[in-house]
Amino acid sequence: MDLFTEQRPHSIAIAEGACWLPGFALPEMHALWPCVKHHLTAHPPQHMMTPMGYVMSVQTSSMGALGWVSNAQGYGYSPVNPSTNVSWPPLPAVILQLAAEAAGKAGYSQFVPDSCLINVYAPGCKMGLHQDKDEKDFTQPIVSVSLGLPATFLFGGSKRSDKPVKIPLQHGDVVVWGGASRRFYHGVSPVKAGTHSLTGNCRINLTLRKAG
Ligand code: MD6
Ligand code: FE
Repeated sequence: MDLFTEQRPHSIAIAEGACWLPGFALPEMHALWPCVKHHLTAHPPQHMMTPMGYVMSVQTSSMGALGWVSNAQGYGYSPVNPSTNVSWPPLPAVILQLAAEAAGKAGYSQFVPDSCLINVYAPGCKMGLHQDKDEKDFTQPIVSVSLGLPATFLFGGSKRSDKPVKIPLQHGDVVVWGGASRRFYHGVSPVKAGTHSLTGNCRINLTLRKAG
């Protein structure tokens, strides 16, 4: 085993095409965290509105050619930040590399995301069960990186009523889904209050996709 494999030992299957990679991002954290922190200072996360007119509890920012946006017209992707009309900054190399390595470990080669959604969860924030279906190419997986406070990730099936498995995500964990589970329902339970040495009192999630 090389050092790289030793540092990132296991992959836990959670559904067909989906796996949990505990601690996968930890070896890169020294480069990843400063990059996320700097981004959030320059592009402060905002509460978006759902198409139904509710304010989302999480606060959102993006990187890459396409940022995830939600407004009265629906969910989708935009090349500009809707609050400034300015393009999102490019995806940093450390994030592109981490996404490709995690996707590769899960069996998806050559993953090149063009979108990184950054969600900031204060205590009590959650994400209801939903499907990711606004991307063009469903052969490409989704890579989700968790930072800061722990959270329970819910991973269901192709129907909203499918009972989700509960995954206790910790700082540095990565979840990858694609293939048969690419459009499976998923969500996040309300984040419990706490303090993390890097993020303080929040959970931050990076969701990497090839959207366009
Ligand atoms: C998370 N976010 O923040 C998971 N999906 O941990 C999502 O699953 C998600 O925030 C589609 C669009 C926006 C999202
Ligand atoms: Fe999602």
